[in-house]
Amino acid sequence: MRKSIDILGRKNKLIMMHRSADPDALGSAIALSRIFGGDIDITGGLNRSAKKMLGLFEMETAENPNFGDYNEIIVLDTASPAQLHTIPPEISLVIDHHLDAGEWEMAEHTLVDESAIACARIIKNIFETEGIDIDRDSALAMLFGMYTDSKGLSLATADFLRDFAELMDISGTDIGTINDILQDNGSDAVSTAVMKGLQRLKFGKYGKFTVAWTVVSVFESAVANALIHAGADIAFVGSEKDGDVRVIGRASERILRKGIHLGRFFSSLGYEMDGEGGGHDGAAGFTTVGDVEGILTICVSRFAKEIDK
Ligand SMILES: [Mn+2]
Repeated sequence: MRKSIDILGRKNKLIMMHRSADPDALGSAIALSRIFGGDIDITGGLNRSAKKMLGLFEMETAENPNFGDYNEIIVLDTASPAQLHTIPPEISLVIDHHLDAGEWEMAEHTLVDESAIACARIIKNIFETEGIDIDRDSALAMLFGMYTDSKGLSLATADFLRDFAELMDISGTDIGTINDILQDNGSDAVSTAVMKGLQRLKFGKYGKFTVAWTVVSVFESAVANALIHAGADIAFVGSEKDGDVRVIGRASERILRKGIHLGRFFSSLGYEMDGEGGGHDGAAGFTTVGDVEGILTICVSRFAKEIDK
């Protein structure tokens, strides 16, 4: 029999969650998809908090997927098949923290830990066991899940809190921010980040294109999107934590038509600057170590050259 990790490592996965998915289901799905790949099936809908959450992460989602198109179907945070929008004929792996009612006979594998309190914590433990580094966004996604399912940490055990604290360290987020996002004043934390980003904004004209860059401590993607909406063709938003620098890039439709590919841009920059980068043509990111202002300056000047070509 295959091990769970063999299934997770396979290509072409569909990730399913219970109907009206909550932050624990979605946070688990986001982290799993970011690290192992896989489309997140949102056909069963998302609850209010999960909808808000999804807006912070740019994830590939699927609606009404054809099960036959996928090699593996993974079900998260779901106590029984009846909670899925449609029951697939075969399931490779179920990861859950509810009482196992023994209804997963169509599943090759079930990884159920009732003591975990949140599904996201089981996901975190898988990464840990496998020695896989957790990135900031995956850590943030799992924090939302762990916070929600522990009822704002009131159900948390000491071990749970240790896991939670570790993810806080990685994501650079505090509990107030997590709570703000999940509550109805959720957009407050994001709009504060956007306003701070605007306050520190720098920009320049390169040929016909406007390049804008700034520094924030959280929600770089939301800030970069706001800059593109405001009319920038390229937005670089940097953040720095303990010497680790992350830059998120976004490109306008207009500049994409010029054949610009931010994922490639960041990946070659990563190669040259001893960092790691990549992503899509219009949305990509880059991590390295150093001084965030200096690294943004390098991004901008390198990009100006790229436009000149
Ligand atoms: Mn859950």
